[in-house]
Amino acid sequence: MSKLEQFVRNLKDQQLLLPIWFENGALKLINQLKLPHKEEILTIQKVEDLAEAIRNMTIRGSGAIGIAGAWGMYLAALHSGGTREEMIRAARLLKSTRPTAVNLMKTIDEIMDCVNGFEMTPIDRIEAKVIEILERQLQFEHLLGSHGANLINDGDTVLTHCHSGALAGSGYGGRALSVIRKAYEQGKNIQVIACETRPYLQGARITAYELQKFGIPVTLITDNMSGYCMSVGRVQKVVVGSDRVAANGDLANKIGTYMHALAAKEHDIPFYTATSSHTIDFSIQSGADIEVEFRGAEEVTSLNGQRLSPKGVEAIYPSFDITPNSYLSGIITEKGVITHPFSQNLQQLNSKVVQ
Ligand code: RUB
Repeated sequence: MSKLEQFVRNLKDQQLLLPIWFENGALKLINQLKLPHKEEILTIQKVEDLAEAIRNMTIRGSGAIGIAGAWGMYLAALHSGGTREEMIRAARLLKSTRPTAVNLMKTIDEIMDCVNGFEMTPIDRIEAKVIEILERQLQFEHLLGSHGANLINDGDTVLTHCHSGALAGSGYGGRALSVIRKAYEQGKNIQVIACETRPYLQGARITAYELQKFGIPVTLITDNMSGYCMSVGRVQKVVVGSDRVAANGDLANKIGTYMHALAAKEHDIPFYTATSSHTIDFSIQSGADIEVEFRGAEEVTSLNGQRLSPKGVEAIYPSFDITPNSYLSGIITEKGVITHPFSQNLQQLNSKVVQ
């Protein structure tokens, strides 16, 4: 058994919900489109099929697609003979799948950096890099979870949007749900309100599924109920993930996040994003420069293949929105919680080493 396979086996022995792993010479991934009704495991042999799985949301969530990017590069090296040309082609293909989440681009670049200068890819270097990425992501989830849990009080109800959990990350609790899981493990009596997250229903399907598995009380609402819940005092904190954070703290997250931030500000409810320092993109000065992915209009006009609106009606689907930093109470990272002024404090975070 290779070092990498041994590493994956150890991961599977921990209490983790892995979105993707390697087994018997192929990638295995949980089909997130089928959750919660079916826990289907798909086998993927080719980088092209992995790219399609990322594009069509079979695997999703910024942390998980970052990890998938690294695994995809490993698959390319295994099956293409690892020529430089093939690795460049695989990197391009994987990066083209989803534009907003920066982790995907960064992990692929990390793999490319460790094979640059080689005509034939040294597979052991990639294996070591994949292990490093997986270990790091998992460590980040525990660390940011602990920092974030300090902000959650006994008795709080935390509202979250979309799914920023184990299957969107590396298996412990992803970002937002790591904060919630750690607070729960500390013995705090907490509740979660999960927003369903139209049109893909990541909240209704996957956040609710994970929280049930962890035994954490969860109440589901449709996205348009958050203002009401806040106005009647049912929400004490908001914690969401982020697909990309600009150098000034503006963040891109699942469409609807901005709407919850507006309502939270009106009701003086602390609004946090839980993320890792790797999701901060210092090459982007503000949210205005973050590319927002637009997906097919049929994802709005239909649900599970069932048409909702009259034929011929136009629809748009911006898959993410930008929440300006002025709505944020803090950015929870593995290095600590960053507060205003974000531009300055994020720069300092950049040079800080994880303890
Ligand atoms: C998922 C989404 C999640 C983020 C942030 O988008 O927006 O809220 O990934 O969570 P999609 P995290 O379902 O379109 O991939 O920071 O944990 O990834």
